[in-house]
Amino acid sequence: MALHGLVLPNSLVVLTAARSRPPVIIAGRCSSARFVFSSPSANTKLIVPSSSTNNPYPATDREEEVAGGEDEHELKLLGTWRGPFALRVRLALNFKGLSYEYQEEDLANKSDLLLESNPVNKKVPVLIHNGVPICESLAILEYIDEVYRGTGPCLLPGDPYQRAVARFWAAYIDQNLVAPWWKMFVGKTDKEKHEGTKQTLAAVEKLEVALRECSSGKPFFGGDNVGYIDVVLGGMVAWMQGTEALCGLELLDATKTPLLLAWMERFGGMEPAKVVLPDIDRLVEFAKMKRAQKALI
Ligand SMILES: N[C@@H](CCC(=O)N[C@@H](CS)C(=O)NCC(=O)O)C(=O)O
Repeated sequence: MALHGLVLPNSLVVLTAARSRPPVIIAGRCSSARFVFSSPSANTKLIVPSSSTNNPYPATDREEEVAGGEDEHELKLLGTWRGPFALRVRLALNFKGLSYEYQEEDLANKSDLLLESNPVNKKVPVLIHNGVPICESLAILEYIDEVYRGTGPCLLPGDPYQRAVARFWAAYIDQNLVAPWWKMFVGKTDKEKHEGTKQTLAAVEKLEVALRECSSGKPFFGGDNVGYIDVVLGGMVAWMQGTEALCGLELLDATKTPLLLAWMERFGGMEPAKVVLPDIDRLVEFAKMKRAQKALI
């Protein structure tokens, strides 16, 4: 997004985001409505107002955009009711107690808003915050967590090492659980399906260990509260529960993955999850139909 502004030595400067209607004042990561550039022309410096103290990361000279402040709170999510990526965003918004408008997308006939908001991948989810789109589910989760730091539980831990661990497992879930699960479900050949199955089962065993280590005996990956890994994996809960009906095998069992099994029950039973997690029978029926049509799910 282009920034419009004028920097004159010793003057106050307010920047606005050109494409936003109405124009929004840009204030780094902070929520204040205005900020000041002190401008020795060669080395312009952003002075962050004091209201940015909730920001977990230091402000840099490269100002970043947050459209509006905490009081300007317009969130719209484009997603599908069953997609694990959109579901994780809905879970995060619900666990943080944020209200948002939800727009269900038809992936066979994507809305103009989706195509304009995510012109690169044309995929859901897209979160639109005061008119500004954010794409890719993991990036969206981090965005929500940073912008609404003071609202609801923090998803990512404060400690940089623990944050890196959480990001590691989130990436692991995408690469080693979600993708192979898909291969197991829609693989073109038996060999491909078999490979997908093997990889998926290996991933849940690793995630069992991850849960034991990350939770340290507490109920969630995030400890006492639902955190980043919980919502990332949470998007797969209904699919995991539907695995037997869809792929002919139980994914989790009381002998090999007792912690994950208990986690899934606990997580799925919480109110913020219950209101968005799809009904398993509906999901299974829909997924079978789409697989038969070889259509996008
Ligand atoms: N890496 C993306 C994946 C998103 C994704 O694959 N979304 C699917 C729905 S579950 C989609 O929009 N598919 C439409 C398409 O491929 O055209 C994320 O994490 O947001």
